[in-house]
Amino acid sequence: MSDPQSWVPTDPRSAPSREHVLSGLKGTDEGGPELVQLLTPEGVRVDDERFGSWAADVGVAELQGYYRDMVLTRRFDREGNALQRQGQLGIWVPLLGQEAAQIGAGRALTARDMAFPSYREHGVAWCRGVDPTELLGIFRGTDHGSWDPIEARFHLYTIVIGNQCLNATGYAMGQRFEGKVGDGPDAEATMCFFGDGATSQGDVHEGFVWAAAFDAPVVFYCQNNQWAISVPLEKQTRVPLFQRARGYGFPGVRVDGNDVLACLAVSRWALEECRTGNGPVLIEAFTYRMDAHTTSDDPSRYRLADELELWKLKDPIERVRVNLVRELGVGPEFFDSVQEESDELAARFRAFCLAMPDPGPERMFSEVYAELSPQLEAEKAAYLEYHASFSGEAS
Ligand SMILES: Cc1ncc(C[n+]2csc(CCOP(=O)(O)OP(=O)(O)O)c2C)c(N)n1
Ligand SMILES: [Mg+2]
Repeated sequence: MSDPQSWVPTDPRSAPSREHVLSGLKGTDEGGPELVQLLTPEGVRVDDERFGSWAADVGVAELQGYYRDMVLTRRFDREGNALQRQGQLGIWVPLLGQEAAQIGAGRALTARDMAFPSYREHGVAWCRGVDPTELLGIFRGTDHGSWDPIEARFHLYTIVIGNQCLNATGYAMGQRFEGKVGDGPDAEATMCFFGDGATSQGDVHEGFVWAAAFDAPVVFYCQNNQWAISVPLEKQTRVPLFQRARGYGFPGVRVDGNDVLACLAVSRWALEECRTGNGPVLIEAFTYRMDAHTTSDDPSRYRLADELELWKLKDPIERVRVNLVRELGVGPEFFDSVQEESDELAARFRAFCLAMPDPGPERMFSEVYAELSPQLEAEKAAYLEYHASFSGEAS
């Protein structure tokens, strides 16, 4: 038997071991026969035995809408990366490659549903009407999120891995207690976003157990992007993640996470199951993180460039573009106009970031408690005095 630790690089600066590379490659296979796919990487709409010819009914304007969503989301995501490299953001968390998984799920949510993101869900934020500039404060270190979670029906980002599964399950229980589950027009559900690595967290397990035992109307939406920083999927699980649901007693579905139509169809189905009292449901969106974990990470230390090249062939945006051109005869004017809109968004995003005021030194005290304790008041006064002692010094 091989040494169970052999996949861990002993020297983090050294090349990844053979076992580590193999672990990554095993995790990133085709997704298996259970994968729901409605739009192939070649841009051809296909039937699925569970969803029939659902994709064939998606009209040209609707598909153009999802294309636009994905292109604009990718554009401000790339701008976020560039702003970090230029010293304007402390960190950026890229979503590159996960646009279809997020837009498909995000567009399946109705105005009444509630969503709980982790930290990479910029595409879902976009679908909930959160302006991309509202994400900047988190990554510039000036606030913890500036949107109203209740108004947007989109909770603040959660950095503590898996923790939002507890929040989402609790929220979904509230929806049940308030009679919002059923056949009526007021029915609503909750969707909880997390990653493959998060499935190893206790919080996710507890959320699953509770939601199953009490029929909470929550869709657990796992974006399996194959990596949890440098840890490959193979080191999180011995079974495909969607199969875990069975052990908890609710359905699990694996969907092609790079196929916006499949993600939309499966998410709509799962949300409706939850709204009508058949929740919870687990969705595993099988996708790939095409960039680093964050701008602080260097994936060339632990995975092969070949793997990325393989996934580039499954690009979520390209397959929609091909379908729009080949099957629907959409001409260059549409693509040019989306390009132009994305340039405008990038410029606005950038200008907003550069113009963001630095918060004053009192902010670290003022936004934590409603009322400061006497001890914190004293600490604040001492800190402000100390800070003021630097005024007049050359910066
Ligand atoms: C409780 C907790 N443990 C560890 C971390 C450090 N950490 C940040 S991201 C991450 C990996 C998460 O991977 P995954 O769930 O697959 O999500 P992804 O980043 O791939 O979207 C870890 C371990 C953390 N934020 N919270
Ligand atoms: Mg991951």
